[in-house]
Amino acid sequence: MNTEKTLIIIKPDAVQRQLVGQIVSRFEQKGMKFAGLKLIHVSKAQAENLYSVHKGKHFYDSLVEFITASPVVVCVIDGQKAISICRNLMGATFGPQAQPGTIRGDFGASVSYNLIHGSDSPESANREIPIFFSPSDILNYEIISNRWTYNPAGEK
Ligand code: DAT
Ligand code: MG
Repeated sequence: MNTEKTLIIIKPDAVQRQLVGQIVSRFEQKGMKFAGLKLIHVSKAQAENLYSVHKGKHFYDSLVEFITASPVVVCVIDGQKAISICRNLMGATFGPQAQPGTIRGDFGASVSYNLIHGSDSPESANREIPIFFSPSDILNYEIISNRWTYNPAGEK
């Protein structure tokens, strides 16, 4: 099966609001496999690297300040179509616009404190994952129930 990896960050607001378990559950309920998961305090260098695509934008400095202000949970999720599935579970970027049923729609009311980061493409995932994970931190194993999460005959 063709799988892809994505970087998910449960941001400082979600950790402080003690939503980690509920957010992790959203991904588990969908059948997503966690290949890496750890609580860390993001360094300024890691934050600047993660958000280098936003350098120069008006919200860049506050973004770096926010993500380094308190611990986060960084995760690698591995699965078929994992990037788009995870982005759909997250919802639209800004809490006030995010649809109910999504993580941001259900838990977020703020534009800048939006609970979660997820890679937006395979290229972004390949760039972002090594900022937080060495190859040996990312585990390769089988979730047995995935036999019934995806059609093993393959899907287009
Ligand atoms: P996403 O996190 O949905 O991929 P993004 O990559 O466009 O969104 O932006 C990265 C983060 O920057 C986003 O999660 C919240 C913040 N951000 C984006 N646009 C903003 C704005 N206009 N004002 C304040 N924060 C913003
Ligand atoms: Mg983004």
